Amino acid sequence: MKGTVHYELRGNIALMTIDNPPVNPLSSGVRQGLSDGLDKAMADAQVEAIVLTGAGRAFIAGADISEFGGAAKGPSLHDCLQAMDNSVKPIVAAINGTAFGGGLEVALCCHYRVIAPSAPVGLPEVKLGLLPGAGGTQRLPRLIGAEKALEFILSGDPIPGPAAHTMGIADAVADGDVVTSAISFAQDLIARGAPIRRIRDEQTLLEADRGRTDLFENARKTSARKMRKRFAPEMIIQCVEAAVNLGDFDAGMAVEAKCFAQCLRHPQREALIHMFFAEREVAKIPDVPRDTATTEINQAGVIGCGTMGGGITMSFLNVGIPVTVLELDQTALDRGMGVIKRNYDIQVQRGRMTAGQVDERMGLLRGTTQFEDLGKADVIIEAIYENIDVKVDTFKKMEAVGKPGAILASNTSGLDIDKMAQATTRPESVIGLHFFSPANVMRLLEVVRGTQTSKETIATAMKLGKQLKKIAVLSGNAPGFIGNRMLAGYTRQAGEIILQGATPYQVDNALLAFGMPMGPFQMNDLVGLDLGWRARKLAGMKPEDVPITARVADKLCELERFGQKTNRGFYVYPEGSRAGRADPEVVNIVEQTSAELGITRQDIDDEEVLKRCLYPLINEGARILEDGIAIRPCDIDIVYINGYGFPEVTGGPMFWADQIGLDNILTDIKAFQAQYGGDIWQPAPLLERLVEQGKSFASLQS
Ligand code: 3H9
Repeated sequence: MKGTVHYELRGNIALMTIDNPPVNPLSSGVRQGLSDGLDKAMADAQVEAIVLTGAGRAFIAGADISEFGGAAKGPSLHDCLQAMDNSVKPIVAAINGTAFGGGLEVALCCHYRVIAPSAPVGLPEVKLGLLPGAGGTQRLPRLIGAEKALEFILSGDPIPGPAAHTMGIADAVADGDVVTSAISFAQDLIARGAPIRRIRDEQTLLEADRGRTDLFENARKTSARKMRKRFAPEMIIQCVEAAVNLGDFDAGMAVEAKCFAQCLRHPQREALIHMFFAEREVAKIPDVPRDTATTEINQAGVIGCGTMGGGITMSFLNVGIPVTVLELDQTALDRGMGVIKRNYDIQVQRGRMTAGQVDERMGLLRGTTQFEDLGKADVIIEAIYENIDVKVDTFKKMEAVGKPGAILASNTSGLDIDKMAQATTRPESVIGLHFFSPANVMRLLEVVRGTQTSKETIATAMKLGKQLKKIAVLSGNAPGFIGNRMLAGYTRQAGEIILQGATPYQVDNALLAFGMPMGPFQMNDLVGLDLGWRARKLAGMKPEDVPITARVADKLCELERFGQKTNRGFYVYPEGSRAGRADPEVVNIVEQTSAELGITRQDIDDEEVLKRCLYPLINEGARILEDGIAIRPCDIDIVYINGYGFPEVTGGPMFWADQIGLDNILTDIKAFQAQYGGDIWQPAPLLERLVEQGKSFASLQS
């Protein structure tokens, strides 16, 4: 059994300490220990009260997530909570650190709560596709009212100890050591002969909320907006509604149990728990041990202050790391730094930052036009345009000024890191740091190892990702790395499908309904159709040599329809709006292009649209795994969810593929190969092998 609970007597107080490193989840051994400890304390006449705390940095991190879906050993959490509720001796929680999910629910089952100022509390179950299933949906509305309870449970976000006290979740904030404070709190209860306070028996706030249907309507509206396509929020609302309307605790608990079971069985739960473990797994690199030496990053240098360079600079400033940003000339520098300042000012207008915080961040920023000024930086990142010759030249300059041991990084989205490394005499310090736009917002950081990148450089880059509050995934060095290599097939298919019969709007709507934040043509309009068109013109490409999938976009550009920037692209955007309208003129252009290419248009249903856009991601993902570019399938899932908006509730393309069944996917890929041909539908050897062996992508991970 995993985990234990230590039991000791402090005079007339039984102190029970949960011990299940590193964060004390409620594993079988902990539940057993809780149950045994409670029995012991009840049987001991000397014990007048119980104090419950956690060892190390957490009180309790919640139920043991790894136990979901399997057979549970030992007493259930509900048995333990019932024993606590029924205790005739007061139980005081000494919340020493993180109390999340089932951990906070244990604390709510204690009769009183004393909290350390640094201890965060939260009910993050919704993020795992679950709901607080150990009485949280019933006790919290009784303690703080339904409105606040709904907000707290539906956001899943933690709050610090003092805020928990203000909200009424904790009875006292510890002054000094939390266990000592909780013991004196218990002694005071004993001395006063204070009654045991069982939250389950409280009715006052429920009665005040009864009949307030607006609370639940508002919660439904907010969660439909903020948690699109999530199953758990509605279940949570129903539970809180039951708490308020039924009044009877046990009847409310029965609703909670039913809703919890529905969440537990839902595929979203499995997918979101996969994401939880995947986020932690990607930090583990088989040939780079956890204790590999790393360099401290106290100063950064960024080359280029355009969209990417500016965003990267802000990422560093946001976590307090000073940045020197370099531009070619003063005009470009002033423009770039001006954009950074404006972006921060917008945050102030929206109430997300104070003017003081902006001054603090801008105070960490220095602009220059001289390479020598990057000499103090621990990491120098180039964010100039995508041209390998210019990048190679820039790396020579970076090496000339970079201090010994400095990391020399490229923000390229797919060019050869080894070519840049070879331009220097220290290829071991060269690495790719591929940020995603907007770099100050997007969580993904693709870290790209070159052939000679040292383990120390890799470990430092992965640690830097965490420092920047990003999720870093390691990729091998091959064109497009993980994300953009996979994306190529997706966009090509979208381009082909519209020539064969669908409209751009049908394609976008099918992908939106799947859960993507925007469709491929909305994305084209956002990025700007003119980028590819201009590049083709500059390269002197003849119209007949333009790939057929780019022909419609090029025709739109000839009409100066560049996308959102000109209020017209695949969509028409009313002045000042980012919500585009479909345009019959575009449909005419698409149909005309099909005719010119001799393609007979026919109906394509949404299911085919989805499969043809999404299955190339999976097929290419399999190749990326086979080539060793991604370490594990879950690394690809993390890249796609955090960098490309793949819906989180699917668990990412590779996890989703396992759920559909690799055999089904291979059958469809072969059917598309027979119908449409092209190397895109050539099944990846790994996919064929896994199907032959009856295995899944997940089998590669264990
Ligand atoms: C729940 O409670 C349901 C109930 O309402 C109903 C029940 C009937 N279980 O994140 P870290 C592991 S649902 C198992 O790197 P940090 C984690 O995988 C639960 N394992 O540390 C990692 O392992 P490894 C609601 C867990 O300091 C190691 O611990 N609770 C659990 O950055 C360290 O984790 C939550 O959703 C767990 N519950 O952050 C809380 N938690 O080293 C989820 C962690 O092998 N947890 N591990 O990779 C967290 O948010 C963060 O882990 C926490 C610590 C803030 C606690």
